Amino acid sequence: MKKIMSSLCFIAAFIVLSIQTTVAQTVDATTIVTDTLSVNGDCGMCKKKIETACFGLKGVQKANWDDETLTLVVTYDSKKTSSDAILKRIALVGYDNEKYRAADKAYFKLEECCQYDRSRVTTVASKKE
Ligand SMILES: [Cu+2]
Repeated sequence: MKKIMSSLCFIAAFIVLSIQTTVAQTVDATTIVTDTLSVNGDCGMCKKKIETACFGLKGVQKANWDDETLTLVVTYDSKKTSSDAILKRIALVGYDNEKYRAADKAYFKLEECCQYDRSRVTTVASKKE
């Protein structure tokens, strides 16, 4: 009898624990966001600079910029950062994107090979410039 009771206890504890784990995972998952953003650029060096800019922000887990589609797929913790903050930072290092246009100064500071065609990505609203 004692043996049955203790194994029942064990099972109950196991169930409670696994429910808690499931709940914790669900809460975590909702703060992790993956966005696809338009970011202008040209070559492999641009790719490195754009992705490095992303990783400079807390909470960014994955960043991959494609030089053919000019899109950045970025995964981040929305509790720690936002797509807005990411795009702002990318503009600061010289890359126009869907939300922010880089300052001319930052653009002309790029290596010559990196001075991409600025007409390829249209910036919707450039409030900050
Ligand atoms: Cu480049």
